[in-house]
Amino acid sequence: MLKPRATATRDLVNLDGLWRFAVETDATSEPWRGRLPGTLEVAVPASYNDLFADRAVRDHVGRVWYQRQVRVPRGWRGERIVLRFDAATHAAVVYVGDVLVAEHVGGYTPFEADLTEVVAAGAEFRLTVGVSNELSNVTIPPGTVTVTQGRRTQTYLHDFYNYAGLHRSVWLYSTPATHIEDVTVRTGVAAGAGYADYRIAADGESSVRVRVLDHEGRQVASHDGATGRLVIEDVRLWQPGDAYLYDLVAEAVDGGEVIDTYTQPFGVRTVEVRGTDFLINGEPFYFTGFGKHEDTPVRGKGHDNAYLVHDFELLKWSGANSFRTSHYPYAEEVLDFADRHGIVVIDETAAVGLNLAVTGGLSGRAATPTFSPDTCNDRTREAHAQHLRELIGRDKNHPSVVMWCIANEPSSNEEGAREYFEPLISLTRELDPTRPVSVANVMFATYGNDLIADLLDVVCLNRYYGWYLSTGDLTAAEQQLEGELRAWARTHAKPIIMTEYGADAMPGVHSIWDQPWSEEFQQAHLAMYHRVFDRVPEVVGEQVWNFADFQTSNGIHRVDGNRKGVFTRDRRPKAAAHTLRERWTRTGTRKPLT
Ligand code: GCB
Repeated sequence: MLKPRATATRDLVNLDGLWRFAVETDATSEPWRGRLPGTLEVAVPASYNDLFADRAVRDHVGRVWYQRQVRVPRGWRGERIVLRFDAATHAAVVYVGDVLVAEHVGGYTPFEADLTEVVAAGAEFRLTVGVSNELSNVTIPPGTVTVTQGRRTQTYLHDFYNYAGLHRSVWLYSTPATHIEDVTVRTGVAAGAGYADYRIAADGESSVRVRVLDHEGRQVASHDGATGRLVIEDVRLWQPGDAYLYDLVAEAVDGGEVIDTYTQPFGVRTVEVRGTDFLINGEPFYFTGFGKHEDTPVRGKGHDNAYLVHDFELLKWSGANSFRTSHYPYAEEVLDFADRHGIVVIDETAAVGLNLAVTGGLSGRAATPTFSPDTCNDRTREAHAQHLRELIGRDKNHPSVVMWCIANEPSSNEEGAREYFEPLISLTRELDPTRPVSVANVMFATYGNDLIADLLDVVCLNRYYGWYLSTGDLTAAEQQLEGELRAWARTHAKPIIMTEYGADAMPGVHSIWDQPWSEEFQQAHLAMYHRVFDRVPEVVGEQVWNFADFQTSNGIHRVDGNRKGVFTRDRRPKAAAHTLRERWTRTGTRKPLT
């Protein structure tokens, strides 16, 4: 799905701001039929949970209602009028006046409603949106709602707070009736020149032509037709740390007249897994960086451009060249920024918590099977497939995205895992044959019992030796870690990325001993992992868990959230940030030589 843009033929109105707000229990049964009751107002974009000093809002399980008036610009007569939500977490129903115009399930991908037949240019309408935070065994991610004596509570298996609401921007935009619907660009290098294979989907009777402009706006290639190859002589590649973008300008033309035009930025680069190397533009690439979260004080998961800029500054400061969008697709602004600033992205789906063995193991109870008709079943897999279609449809043109991570820590050693994942891995490759596919592996799924690693291109491991296992014993942890990495290297002969490793640290807790929760232990723990990575040649990347502290549900292992951040939640460095900066500003994009 195209990102909405203002072009010579398209207008764009942003609907962010303060909207009226009500929790469903305070609203009428059909709240879209009139003004919402009460006086609450909510910020868009933001999670609603932490805005109010009211437990009934924060802990509400079910729907909340958002509402505002919208005026369609006068000049849009005869145009196609589209309403676009960048995200509504986790499910939405959308009413224009009394008319239901859209329903969407999935909290981190965009959706649209065509309002052309519903609203008129110059007219005002009431926009009402119901947003639900409910998760079930057939949503991605999964969760469980329990009703006890009329009280609804929700549990889920992911380690971050279930923030909900309109987390990203809302737009009203116009296109001509005959319009460009989609643009796909796949790039490569052949005979010394760059190329971009493109496909334009256009609606209605028109022909299509495209041209490529360089960063200075000079035309460097052009082609007629809905598909074709654009050859770019003297190409400047998109490189990690040295981004370079071209614009593909697509035009729908009728009788010589340009009816619609859309500009899609892209970068020319290649990605390939060869043997145990991860190659970008044919060069071995070594990932340094973090698993992140979209999580900040007060706004929760609401996108915020100030934090976006600051987080990327801190990535640069620490010498990181990459991050993973753990554990869901991030706002499109984040990927656009990564494209422009040369940061490499592992793009992850929201499939986190497909793992009932974890709860069984931690609680001492017999584990419920993860893959069964009552747990993750065919409907879950179809929701996961739909999520993949929406994610890849949205992010396929980003040069920063070099790999899909289609799930975080599923129970991939359990019966049924292969049957569940094999079709999803095939679907991912079908939707995008150009990027490697991975899953972030959980510690219980070892090189000996994991059932899906052979289907994937890269072994991505999340490991906590020295923290959850051999707590505080870095000598034992070092041996265990090295033993496991060497065993994966022996059994799979694929590149290995450590997509999570880290220890919690409370800023201000200090110790001269290996004492968990101290800042020194977090440093020593990371340094131990780095020693091991440098000894195992198949390791091609290290992404620390986590960039910053983040909010979670309550638990005895969490102190106002997860404290594995190398930065605090308000982005101040813990001592470990300096350890990473010291290493990564030396390492660059290549593995340090041992
Ligand atoms: C993991 C999860 C991540 C958690 C982390 C932790 O394995 O992938 O979501 O936050 O461990 O800190 O326990």
